[in-house]
Amino acid sequence: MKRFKVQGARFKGNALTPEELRHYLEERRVFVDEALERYLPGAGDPPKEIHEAVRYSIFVGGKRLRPILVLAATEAAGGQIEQALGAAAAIEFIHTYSLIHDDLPAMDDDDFRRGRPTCHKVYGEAMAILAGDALLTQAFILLSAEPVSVDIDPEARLKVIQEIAQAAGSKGMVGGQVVDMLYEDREVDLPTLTYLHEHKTGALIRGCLRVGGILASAGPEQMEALTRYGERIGLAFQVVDDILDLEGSLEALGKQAGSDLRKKKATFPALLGIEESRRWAHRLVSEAKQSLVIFGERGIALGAIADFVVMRRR
Ligand code: GRG
Repeated sequence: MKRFKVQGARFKGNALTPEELRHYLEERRVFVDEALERYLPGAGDPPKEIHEAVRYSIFVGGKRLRPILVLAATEAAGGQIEQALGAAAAIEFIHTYSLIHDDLPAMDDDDFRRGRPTCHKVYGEAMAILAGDALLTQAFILLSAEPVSVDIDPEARLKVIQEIAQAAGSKGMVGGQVVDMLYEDREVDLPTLTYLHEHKTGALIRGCLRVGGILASAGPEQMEALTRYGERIGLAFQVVDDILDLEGSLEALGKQAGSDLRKKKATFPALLGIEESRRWAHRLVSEAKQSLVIFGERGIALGAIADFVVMRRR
């Protein structure tokens, strides 16, 4: 069987075995973590209180799924992962800011995240708000800064900044969070719940794929395929998240399970039932994988990541 290389990972055949996928995700997580370390202010940089809080939330854990998706999309479209590393790190900064703010008493009021006490539990509410603000700002410092993005053509860089700002803002992730807040303790129908999650969780994941494509100078058909893949796995990710919240544990998830029920949040399993939700997540992932055909062998890692989205336990 023929072997080929996806920058650092060797795969056999036209799909990854579970062992190869584990190895690939771990290798990429380490690669991304090294970049996060380089692109963040040092823990001792003044004022050190904020940089400690930021670094705590970033390095306390996390799968790094979003940066890994950016890198995999770039490779699928024929680019080099080094071109996309700055944008990948910037998106992880934004994702982590959203988790810090989401955990605050004014929002979801959670005590655990990534297996450890939440940022506000350790550093206090004011510092947690500022740590989120600092991470969001650091993302755009990184995206716009030399020399990190030095060999990226200025037009592509601008498009990437636009894409990420749109995905994170009030018509993307923040908008989804607003609807989430508005519907607490209220009945939600399936179209509203789908809208909520396509924005709150899906927009940034879709953005990861599109940013990877832009940085690899993907053509319109490749961009369309990456977008479709991102939309499908973004929604599947949330459906699975809802199921895990029902079935998981604090040890497995790194956050308190059952919090959706306690907070009376509308979820896909509550609306559709757990089995139908599972079937839907699998359907979404299968549609996502169909859109990868255009990339041939280069799309194998994205295919494996789609499987990971439905198989994950945390
Ligand atoms: C506060 C502006 C603002 C937005 C918050 C994303 C979000 C919007 C809130 C998070 C709430 C939540 C737990 C949503 C479920 C899906 C999700 C984003 C889970 C966390 O992502 P993972 O599993 O986390 O990729 P790690 O820790 O692995 O990075």
